[in-house]
Amino acid sequence: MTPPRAAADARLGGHILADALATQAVDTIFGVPGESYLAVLDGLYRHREQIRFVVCRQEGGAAYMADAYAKLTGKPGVVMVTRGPGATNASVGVHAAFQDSVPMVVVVGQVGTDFIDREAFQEIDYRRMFGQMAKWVAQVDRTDRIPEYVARAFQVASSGRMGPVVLALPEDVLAQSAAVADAACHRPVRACPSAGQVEQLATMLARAQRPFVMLGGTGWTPAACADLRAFAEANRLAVACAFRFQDLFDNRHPNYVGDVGIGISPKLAARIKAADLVIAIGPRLGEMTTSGYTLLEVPRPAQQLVHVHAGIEELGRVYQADLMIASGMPEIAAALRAVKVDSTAWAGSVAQARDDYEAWQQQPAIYAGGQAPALNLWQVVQTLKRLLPADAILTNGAGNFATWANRFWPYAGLRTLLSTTSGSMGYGVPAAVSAAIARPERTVVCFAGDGDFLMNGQELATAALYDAGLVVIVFDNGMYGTIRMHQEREYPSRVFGTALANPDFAKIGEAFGGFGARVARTAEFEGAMAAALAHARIARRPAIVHLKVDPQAITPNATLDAIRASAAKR
Ligand SMILES: Cc1ncc(C[n+]2csc(CCOP(=O)(O)OP(=O)(O)O)c2C)c(N)n1
Ligand SMILES: [Mg+2]
Repeated sequence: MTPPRAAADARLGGHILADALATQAVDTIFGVPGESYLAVLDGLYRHREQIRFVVCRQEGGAAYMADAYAKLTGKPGVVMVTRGPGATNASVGVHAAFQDSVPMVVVVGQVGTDFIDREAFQEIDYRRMFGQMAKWVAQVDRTDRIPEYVARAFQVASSGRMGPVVLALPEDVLAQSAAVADAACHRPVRACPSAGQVEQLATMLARAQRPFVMLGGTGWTPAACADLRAFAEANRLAVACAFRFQDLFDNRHPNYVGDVGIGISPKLAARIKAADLVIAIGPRLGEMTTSGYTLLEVPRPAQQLVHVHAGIEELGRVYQADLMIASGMPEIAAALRAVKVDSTAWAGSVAQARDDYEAWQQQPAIYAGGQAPALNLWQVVQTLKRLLPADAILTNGAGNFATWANRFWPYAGLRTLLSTTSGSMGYGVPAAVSAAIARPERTVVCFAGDGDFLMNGQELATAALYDAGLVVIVFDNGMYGTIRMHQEREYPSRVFGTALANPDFAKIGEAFGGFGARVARTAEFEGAMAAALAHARIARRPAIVHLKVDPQAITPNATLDAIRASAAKR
């Protein structure tokens, strides 16, 4: 880290900003350059040994990469984009980071203060635009206050409920000089549970008959996950993970019983409803983690509820929990490690819940009959279990294809999953590129739909530029399948606006200097995937495995025809 500078010499605003980022221990910035912040680029030139500027192809991709980087490292992801068009492109990643409580700092160029409020070229009032999307938005109107604003941006992004912060920098503020000292590096602040709260939690647990633990949210560390595992083991607790946070607890562990989100196992949902105590550690109790607010009744659940969250404002937002604890994840997990109660009352239930989970892992019915689709996607995931190391990083955007990873891939622990609660299509590819840049020693595999892939597939060019080896598995069913499924459910046979014409995805891999293979049958997958993995590892280039997916294989639970038929009967 660069030692903070004293206020001796005048510096250009752009240089002050670059120095400020270095002082905040930034090592990577994702961005697309713009003429609005040339002075910052010049400042970063001076830090080029310490700060890597990852040049992306679209600001949405850059923002997703920064989000993924933050999820992988625990540090705020940094995005740098130009005004108007750059900022609007980046906004999708700001929304995703907000919904996932991911620390992020977005630096946006702004028109000069001499032109402001005239709707000058590419002018937007970011305070209004990002007002609801970001945790904090500010415009820095004085060159000598840049260090103060940057330090606060990092402080806000990384403390309490973490989230994205947007800083707008007018061109003249960056081009002028000022003599100002650097600030110190930010230090994230987290709340701790009180001894009384931990004692109350232990008492509620000791009195319970059917307790249930749900993990989620951000701010977890490897040590916090280990502490939580020890708490679950010592008290024989069944543990589930919230939607898109499945990597908080090793899915192969006997106490892991599933994920709470879209497509939840009916038995798991029933178990949560029947619990008499739900201990939710870290998740927002949002639409996805409560099956549309049905697993827990709003605002007073039938179950006793303990809700632990890093942000005080999140506690009591929807649910009036019996015990609300504002705490960082390492702090609550360390406290829980010391809690051990008599678990005789529910001793056998973990094994039952685990059995249900294992049954949910078996080959789904759509592949049972004689007319089963030629490419068995369940087998694809079984093959991946053989080919990939356990700590492989899996990424995905949104679409029904993601179910195959979310339900059947055993996430082995923290930072093996990169995805968004907000269900952002197009997240998987940039997240994989980011992971392959940040963690070149890990195997990175992206699950993408044919719709999903083309939302940010251009970032494979970024992978090629930075020697990032990764494999994208494209699930090509020729449609926006999720929407088609809902269409068949709600308006059977009235297909409209959901068909896609696709390119040859394997050739796209080759076009980006990488590898591509096409798979139409189950038996072809293993060879293609092994070749793709070898290519990604050795050539350090992107590889694509293009799966020709039968549109009937729309979910593991039912074919498209079955969904239409049952809807038509209603
Ligand atoms: C950015 C964005 N736009 C639109 C949607 C709505 N949406 C959700 S899933 C989906 C279809 C996904 O299609 P595809 O990637 O082909 O996956 P499939 O469902 O076919 O497996 C759409 C359009 C979304 N979630 N995100
Ligand atoms: Mg599709």
